[in-house]
Amino acid sequence: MGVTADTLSSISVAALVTAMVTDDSQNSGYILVVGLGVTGLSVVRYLYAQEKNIVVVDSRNKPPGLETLSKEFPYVNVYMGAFDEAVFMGASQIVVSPGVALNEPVIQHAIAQGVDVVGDIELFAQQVSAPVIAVTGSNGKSTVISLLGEMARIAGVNAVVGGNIGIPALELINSNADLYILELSSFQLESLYSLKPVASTVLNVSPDHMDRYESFESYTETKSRIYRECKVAVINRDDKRVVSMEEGHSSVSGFTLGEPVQGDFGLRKLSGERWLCKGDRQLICEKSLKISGTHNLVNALAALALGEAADIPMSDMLSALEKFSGLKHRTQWIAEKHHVTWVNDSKGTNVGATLAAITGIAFKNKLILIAGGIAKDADFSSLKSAVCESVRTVVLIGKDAPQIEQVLQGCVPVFYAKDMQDAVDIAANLSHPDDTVLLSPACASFDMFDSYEHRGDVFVKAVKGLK
Ligand code: UMA
Ligand code: ADP
Repeated sequence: MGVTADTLSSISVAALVTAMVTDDSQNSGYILVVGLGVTGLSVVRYLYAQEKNIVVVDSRNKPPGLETLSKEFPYVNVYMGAFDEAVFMGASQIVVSPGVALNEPVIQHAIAQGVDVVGDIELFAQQVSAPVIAVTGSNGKSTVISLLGEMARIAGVNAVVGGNIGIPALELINSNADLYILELSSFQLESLYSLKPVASTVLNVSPDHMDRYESFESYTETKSRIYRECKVAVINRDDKRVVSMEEGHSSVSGFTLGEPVQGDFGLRKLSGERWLCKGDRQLICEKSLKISGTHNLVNALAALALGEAADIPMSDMLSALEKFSGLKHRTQWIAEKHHVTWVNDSKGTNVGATLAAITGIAFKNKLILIAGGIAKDADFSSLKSAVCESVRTVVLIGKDAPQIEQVLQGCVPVFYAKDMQDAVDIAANLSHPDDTVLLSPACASFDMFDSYEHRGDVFVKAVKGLK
């Protein structure tokens, strides 16, 4: 039965399912790809090249990969709309995209019936032969893997960077890389079993995606899986939840914002300047870095520890670190207008990230914060003390703005804006010389924008348009 995506809308899905699961000649032993975003497409490409029998499902009515799939693979069956158990139960293996939780009842039922359920990173792990550096954490992942990519490039290592940053891992696998540098989300770690990284880290853990996990503990436990089979466990000594994941690892390298013990990476004050050090050895002075903020010092130390575990020469790593100016949308300087500085931290999509942006850069109570969007069931109460201490005024946008206002009551004046242009105009009107206006929403963007990049771009355009 060859059904293209185009024909689907006119045919009853139930009828298709019945036809498919009873048509053993074509569908027995099919692999079910759940989700038709960039991951689903990468999985289909990978499996198709191995001549596997593939079926795709997506609970969305118009998944983003549909057009590409119907062009590239017109004969692959696609089922859209509410998941149908019969399709899941007929599969020999299910490959789940990160956006779909394993606790979906149809997936749980398939697991209980003995169906093999994996994610794209597990398929990658089963195929990869070169070393892998694996990075997770609530915040800082993209910065650390991008910096590591630069370190490897300067060292002449043929390294590729991907994963949750946006390039599905399976798209990298044919590049004959000497080193894979992967950003892994908790979603991806849920369905990963056999990756054996040369070095792994959980950069930090703070609440995020609480709409997906039953508790902060289960989110933390999922993150800890990155260490399961790693050679060197790179541990953030300043995060007690990460420290508790160290147990049982024989090869450990640590990083801290404090003074490092021998073998660890950390900071030392020498002649009034802060230096990044390994044990007693001075590596590079903070003032020669282009990236700013305490959180970026953490990211730099983590990258050095991971790169060392993967045998990237220290001199090359330091030369990359000196040149690295950070990524777009992450505490990124945008403009100075009428002596007011504008900073885009649109990637600040959870409370921990926004706290790092507020506290890590010395704004000295001259800060106007633009925040709000989709809360993802976050608890905003931990923002309160940092906002009271460092922020003069808050401008709120988006669906869950009232939840933020509620915790900030009596702390600072709060203004509502109807969209980003309005937020920028309000912030500009409220600002004084030497102020900084920081967009760091502590929320996801999907109520008003396509993505955090889109949100950041709209902010930058509004700022640039200010008279
Ligand atoms: N969805 C459905 N029904 C489906 C399948 C998906 O409703 O049947 C929804 C999901 O709930 C989600 C969205 O569709 O809201 C996208 O899910 P997906 O699994 O199809 O996503 P991809 O397009 O494959 O992108 C995924 C990651 N997305 C998620 O984890 C939600 C991307 O991370 C990642 O870059 C990409 O794979 C390549 O590895 C994005 C992300 O937001 C940037 N990640 C989260 C984060 O960073 O906080 C974890
Ligand atoms: P991720 O890929 O984990 O989302 P990014 O490197 O893209 O991380 O940074 C996202 C945001 O998180 C930044 O804009 C900044 O606000 C914050 N951030 C970056 N590094 C850290 C860190 N080490 N600790 C806490 N917050 C951080």
